[in-house]
Parts: sequence; structure tokens; C-alpha cells
Amino acid sequence: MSILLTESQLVDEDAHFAKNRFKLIVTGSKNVGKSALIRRLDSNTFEEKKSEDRITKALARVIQGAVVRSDVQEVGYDVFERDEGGFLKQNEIDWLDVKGIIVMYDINSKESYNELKRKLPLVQNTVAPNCDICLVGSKADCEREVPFELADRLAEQMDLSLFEISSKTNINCEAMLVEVLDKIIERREAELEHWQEIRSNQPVYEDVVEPSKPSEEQVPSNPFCWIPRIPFISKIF
Ligand SMILES: Nc1nc2c(ncn2[C@@H]2O[C@H](COP(=O)(O)OP(=O)(O)OP(=O)(O)O)[C@@H](O)[C@H]2O)c(=O)[nH]1
Ligand SMILES: [Mg+2]
Repeated sequence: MSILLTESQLVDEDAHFAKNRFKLIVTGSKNVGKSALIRRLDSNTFEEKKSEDRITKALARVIQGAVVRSDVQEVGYDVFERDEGGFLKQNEIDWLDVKGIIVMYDINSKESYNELKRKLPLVQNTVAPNCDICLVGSKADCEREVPFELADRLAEQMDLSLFEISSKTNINCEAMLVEVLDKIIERREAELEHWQEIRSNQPVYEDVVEPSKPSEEQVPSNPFCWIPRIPFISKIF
């Protein structure tokens, strides 16, 4: 067997990425419309009747000329809770894999906005640094309790995107998803460039390395390699 070192470089182009497939998380307090948003994006439908099920869907969109697939999963804020040791109480999500997170509040509920503000640092500390965080104010078709300027100021302070959407009347849902995926792709391109730069700086070995064969010649054992402990000599030293 021979090992060609040029084939076993440290960084392979796709080692860290499933091409054009991303995991997105949708979170927010209860009843903000997480399921309704995913349903709108998946099947372009809206149901007044509430379902308690947490939805996971695979969505496909064309972004920058390429088909991009995203696995969208709905979770509550409970997944961010930590124990006294600072460890996440639940480990159902591999956060390193998550490339985007949509954090929702209901523009009709000040409480949901206040909870978002409380939970946001927890979310930021849980996701990977390259994860895109997007704030989304839902139920834009309803009467407003949270002024847009208030949420806008928060988004600006935190350097995050902000969208107001309505899953009922289908306002901004698609635009928000496309913006999130677009940002993820741009970040991924930058990461790819970074890895390619590292790759190009690695030394390339052209040699074929043959593993050494076990010697057939028997090495005679050396009877003198074992030096007995002689009391007289150890006293001298
Ligand atoms: N008017 C209006 N109602 C909405 C909108 N989105 C969701 N709703 C309603 O709000 C209620 C809650 O919506 P869900 O999508 O179940 O909310 P959720 O965040 O998934 O709730 P949990 O999973 O229980 O935390 C439902 O009765 C929806 O019909 C919207 O854009 N406009
Ligand atoms: Mg739900």
C-alpha cells in the first residue's frame, strides 16, 4: 500500500460544508407564529387554528443562481436554558451546524418583545459565531403594540437584520428567508476563500511514501543489554 501525501491534505474543499444545505432554527416565545411562518414558507398556506406540534421542514430556494436547501426547525426558548454549571440543559440541536436563526416576537405583544430582549444574549451565546441572527416581528396584519422604531433600534445596536412579517397575509415572509439565505451564502463564500487560502499555503508533498516492510532477518538478542544491579557498582556511583 502506498500513501500519496498530496491526497491527504489537512483541509479539503468541502470538508466543513454540505454544499448548499443549511440548518435554520426558528425560535421565539409561545404563540408568536413560528409554525405559521414555516407553514407559509413550505406550502404557502395559513391556518387560524393553532397546532401544538413543533414543525421541521426542508425548503428549497434559488439563491444567487444556485438551488439552496435549508432544514428549518421550530424550537422554543427552552432549548437555550442552562444549568448551574453553564451547560445547556437540552442537547437535541448541534449548534455548530446551525447557520441561521430567526428570533421572533409578535408586534401585537409587548411581552413577546420583552422576552426576546431577555433571551437574545442567551441565543447569541449558544449559536456559533458564523450563524446569522435575524429578528422577526410577526403578525404585521394585526394592531401594533411594539413600535417599529423600538425593534429597529435594538437591531441596529446588535447589528442584526430586522423584518416585520405576516404569515396570514404573506407579507415579507419570502423576502426575509431569501435575505437570511443570501447572507449565509455570502458568509460561506468568505469561509471557503479562507480555507482555500490555508490550503494554498500548505506544503505539497509529491513523494510516495512506502510503509517500511517488517524485516525478515531476525535480530539476535543481545545478552549484554541487561545490566544487573551490582551493589558494589551502585555504591561507587
Ligand atoms: N393574524 C395573524 N395571526 C397569526 C399570524 N401568524 C400566526 N398567527 C396565529 O397565531 C396563533 C399562534 O400561531 P403558531 O404558528 O401556532 O405559533 P407558534 O409560535 O408556533 O406557537 P407554539 O409552537 O405553541 O409556541 C395561531 O392561531 C395562528 O393562526 C399572522 O401573521 N397574523
Ligand atoms: Mg408552533
